[in-house]
Amino acid sequence: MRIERINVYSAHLPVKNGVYRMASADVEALDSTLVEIVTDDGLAGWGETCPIGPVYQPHHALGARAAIAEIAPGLIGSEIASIRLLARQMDERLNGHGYAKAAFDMALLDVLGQKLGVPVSTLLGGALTDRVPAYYSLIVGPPNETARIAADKVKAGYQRLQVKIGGHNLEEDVAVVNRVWEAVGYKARIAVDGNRGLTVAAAIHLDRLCQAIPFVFEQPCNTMDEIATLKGRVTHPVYLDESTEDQNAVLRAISMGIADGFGFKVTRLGGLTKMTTVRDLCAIRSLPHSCDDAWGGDIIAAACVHLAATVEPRRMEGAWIAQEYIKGHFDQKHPVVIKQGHIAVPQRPGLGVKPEPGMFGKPVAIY
Ligand code: 0XW
Ligand code: MG
Repeated sequence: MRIERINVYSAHLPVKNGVYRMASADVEALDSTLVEIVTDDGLAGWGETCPIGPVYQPHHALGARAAIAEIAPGLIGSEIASIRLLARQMDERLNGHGYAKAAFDMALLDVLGQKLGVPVSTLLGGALTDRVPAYYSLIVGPPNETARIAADKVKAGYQRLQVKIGGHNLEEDVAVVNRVWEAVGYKARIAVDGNRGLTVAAAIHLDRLCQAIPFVFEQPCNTMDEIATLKGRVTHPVYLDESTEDQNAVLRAISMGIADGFGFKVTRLGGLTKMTTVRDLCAIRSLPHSCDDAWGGDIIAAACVHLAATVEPRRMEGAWIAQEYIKGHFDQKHPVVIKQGHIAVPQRPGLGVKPEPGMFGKPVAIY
């Protein structure tokens, strides 16, 4: 089976009800890039990469498409048998840019799964469950309103909440964490996500002022070096998200002992195949982590869920998918949906989702 053609599409994904607000950026709409790999035996595999704006991490939609333009021509005619060989071919055409390569990795696994008649989770080592927990991300907002939404989401079945804090006003940050804790208590695990917005001093203050609340801190400060200085100075466990820029960053954080867990993004880490390495490193050190992406539609959602199904459930912090914040689905028949805070793992071959024919309009590029 060989790659005959690659179609690239751009999909406009507006945020439902206005704005998704984080310390690092406000976003109102996302520009998702989809790749469709068409094979000489008539199969089509889909991949997606969708940076949440150009500021959240050093990724952006036009960057993804420029990187795809470097890589794609070199893949035409290649045999789809070894994902590792194809990864090497991609590296020979472009250094880095894992978030663009991730879309190809997804599409190749999708096509291979269809060819072999197995779901992508099987190609990633095998599912341990047929249903994974999701978690809900509460955007930066007023404390009482955020606490009300938190209580509703727990009622709806979520067992984990991520509370975004602003990092500019310590009093507000402390208030929002307290209000959410009062509203949900032990009914949900809480992650407090600073999205790189806190100084080390602010992180230490927040830690002290919320001493008795059992939350984990997610990416409180900008760099891994700043976060490293929190070791021994804060009592809340610290998870890294944006700092896990590639596999080496994860290895470094684990070996330095500065991460108690991770918020992993599939595209940032370079794709599902690369994610299996960090998943297994975390298993060695009993580290919990999530399987997320920055944003995206059903293709990315399916990818996150297949991967999440292969993680030891007691260390699985949840799969975050953008469904709660976007309208509609790419695949009407087999959408990836959250029900009672959980997501069913697609059982059909490949990723198990297919965008409706023609829904993205004309390709922005064809190779
Ligand atoms: C909650 N997320 C997975 C969605 C947004 O991209 C931000 C992200 C995070 O944890 O930082
Ligand atoms: Mg985060």
